[in-house]
Amino acid sequence: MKRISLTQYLVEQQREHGRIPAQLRLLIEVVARACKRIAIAVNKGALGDVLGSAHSENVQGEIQKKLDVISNEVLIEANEWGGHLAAMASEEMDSIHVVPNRYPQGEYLLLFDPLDGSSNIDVNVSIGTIFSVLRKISHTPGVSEDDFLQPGKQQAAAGYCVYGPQTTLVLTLGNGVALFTLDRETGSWLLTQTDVQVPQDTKEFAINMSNMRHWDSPVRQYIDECLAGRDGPRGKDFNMRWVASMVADVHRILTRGGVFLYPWDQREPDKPGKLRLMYEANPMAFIVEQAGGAATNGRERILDIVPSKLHERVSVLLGSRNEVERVTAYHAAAAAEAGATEGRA
Ligand code: AHM
Ligand code: MG
Repeated sequence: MKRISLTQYLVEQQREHGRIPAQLRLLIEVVARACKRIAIAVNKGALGDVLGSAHSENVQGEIQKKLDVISNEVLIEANEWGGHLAAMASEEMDSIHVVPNRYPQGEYLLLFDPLDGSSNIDVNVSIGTIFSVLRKISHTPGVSEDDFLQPGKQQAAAGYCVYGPQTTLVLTLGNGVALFTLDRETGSWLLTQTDVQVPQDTKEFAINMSNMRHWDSPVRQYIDECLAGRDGPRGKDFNMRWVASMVADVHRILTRGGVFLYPWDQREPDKPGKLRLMYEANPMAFIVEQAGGAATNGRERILDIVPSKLHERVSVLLGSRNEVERVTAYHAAAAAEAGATEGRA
């Protein structure tokens, strides 16, 4: 069977459907090429001396792994000279990386989590790269962090790559979701699925259950009801999965449905959540919505949140639409109840 390549897919999107300008096409191709290089490094593992700690910390105070640092460098190097970007931002860099003066500046902004699921690197479990593309909308010269602070609904494209048993690239340009698989023999990304759809209903949830005692009541209620199974209010048994790589958990949900929750919890009450809005939650929310699913922070649609800083954190509930709506409604009911109690006091 003749399959079309990522390049051909993008050219068709540009030429026939007028969906993407040439600069955005180049950007996606460059990111995909960088992901291929990261996949090669991941694949070498101990043979490439890429496992273990880099003995450094990122801006979030997390210990960086060697592959976090390598993947970040690969993405920066691949993207800075092509003329398609104005600047980049990453989980692994404190502030934005402006394209150096010696290169032409493009109109796009690229954000990424270069290696998602860092705790799984050394144990040979699926990990990935997540990316989000925005357009620089201000016409002022130069680029600043403020240019990045746009709500996720303004993303021009988003995607992720999973380095697992297969290496897959999932992409949205805002008109549905396409899936590409890396053919290692030819080095090409080949289109293996179009119009990816997340089933509306599910019997599978993904959450780190070890944090249960720290959750807020709406999340507790939702999971309690799932755990009660057939005899509980949901009237059906649920299954649970937690890979602890968001890319792998989201990929499973795109493939067979499910709901993913990384909610706010009481361990660090001042932080809205663990995951980062701009390069984890936003691109995943865009992809999931484009596949017919939903994504909220418990109160509002993730893609509507206006960020106030680059490394902002957020609660994440995403996946099969009916489940996300249910758990979001539990949050609304709890907030209404709290409001009523306050009013009575
Ligand atoms: P990372 O970007 O540093 O790898 O952290 C994000 C990861 C997500 O991929 C995953 O859903 C979550 O952290 C797992 O967290 P925990 O180990 O608390 O279950
Ligand atoms: Mg991550």
